[in-house]
Amino acid sequence: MTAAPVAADAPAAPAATDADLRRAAVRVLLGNWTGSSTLPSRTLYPHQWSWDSAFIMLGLRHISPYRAQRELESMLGAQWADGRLPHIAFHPATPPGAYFPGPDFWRSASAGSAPPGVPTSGIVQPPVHALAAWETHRADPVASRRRGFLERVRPGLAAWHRYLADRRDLGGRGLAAVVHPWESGMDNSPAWDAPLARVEPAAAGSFRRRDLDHADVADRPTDLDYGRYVRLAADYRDHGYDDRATPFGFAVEDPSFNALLVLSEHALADITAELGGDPAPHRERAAALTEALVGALWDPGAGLFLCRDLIGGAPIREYGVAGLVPLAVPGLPVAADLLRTALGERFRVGGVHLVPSYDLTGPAFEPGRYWRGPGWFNMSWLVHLGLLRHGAPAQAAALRASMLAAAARTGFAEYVDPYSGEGRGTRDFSWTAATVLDLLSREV
Ligand code: 2M8
Repeated sequence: MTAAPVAADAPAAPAATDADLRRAAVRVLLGNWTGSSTLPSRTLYPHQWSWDSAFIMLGLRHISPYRAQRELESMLGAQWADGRLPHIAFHPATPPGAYFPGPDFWRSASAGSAPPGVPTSGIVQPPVHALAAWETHRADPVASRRRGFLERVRPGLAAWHRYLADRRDLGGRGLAAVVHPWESGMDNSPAWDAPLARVEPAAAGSFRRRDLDHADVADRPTDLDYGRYVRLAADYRDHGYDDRATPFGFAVEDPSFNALLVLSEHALADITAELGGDPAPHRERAAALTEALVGALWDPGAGLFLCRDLIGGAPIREYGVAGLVPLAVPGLPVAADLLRTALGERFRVGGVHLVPSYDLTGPAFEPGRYWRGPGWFNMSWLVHLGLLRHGAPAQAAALRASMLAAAARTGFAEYVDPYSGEGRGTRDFSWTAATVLDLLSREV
């Protein structure tokens, strides 16, 4: 009897051992590889996404450091003349209607300073790239030096950080601001509800969502939220993506975005030193950013970093995983308090599946909806790093075990219900496979 054919996007069979899980994770990453970069998902996200690529590199480097290098080089191929790294580089082989908003919406070639021939979006995502570049180099320094990898990527990474410093310090406090919920990567976080409520949504019939062709409506943002996302993006585009000319309807300082910039600034210091340059300016910038982060966004009462709404001029009192990410910052002065919050009732790290994306006790908590409660593997990977960095190895081990088990059980789900451990969103999701591969490469 012949076996039934397996559909190309069928989820991986549950893995019984670490070796099985590793093989299954490799299969996901190889299956989503296009020849020059990795799609987050062949169905829901069929292009190259900026911060996905950085997390993907962290796993890819264990299978093929060369492919991890290519991943970043492809992303940098989409970099704009002003230094911004767009949040999506559109894959030429994907039909234009497969994802909304596609190239026709963003019009990067005519409305911005995108490189000719590479259609992109015009907004950005968190700067994890220099961190990923340095970790990729460390995976195989000989091969990296042979290809001149760091020499090749350093100018683009430095220009990216410069763009954030020069064009995105909208609050004037030494931090980078995001101007669209998609820029935070945590698109549907309850932290955006109040600032988004001011935004007039684009008319319902003026666009067609594609995400609902591939995902459960209960797991995704509402139509009203989508209307607001579209309005903000269209306004930015219609002002030529000019950060000085756009009257932003949304501007927020996000602790996760800025903590990742600190990690990447430290990585840029390491990269610069490896190339024989002076790392001091990057270390100083990392220290200044850390000080600004703590000074501007730390809330001692909450024991957590809070986002700040620059238009309303006040902290946003929603407790989300974005506020825990600074735990990964080396030498964080408030690490002991933040650790207490991570292990407390709001997040229960080590006691539930992964790290919840939003306060388990919060009014807006939903265990299965996109960024409003479920655990994500990239965020959990960062909190795992923070737990190790700030002296909580037992909790780090419990978190690692919950991530490995969840990935195996759910076929590399995009996100996971923190109570039931059930998978949500799409499957065979690239950064899920990548972060798991990285965890499998170490003991704790
Ligand atoms: C999700 O965001 C995109 C828009 O950028 C979407 O919902 O269509 C987010 O989870 C984001 O963080 C992620 O980078 C992207 C691709 O995985 O999907």
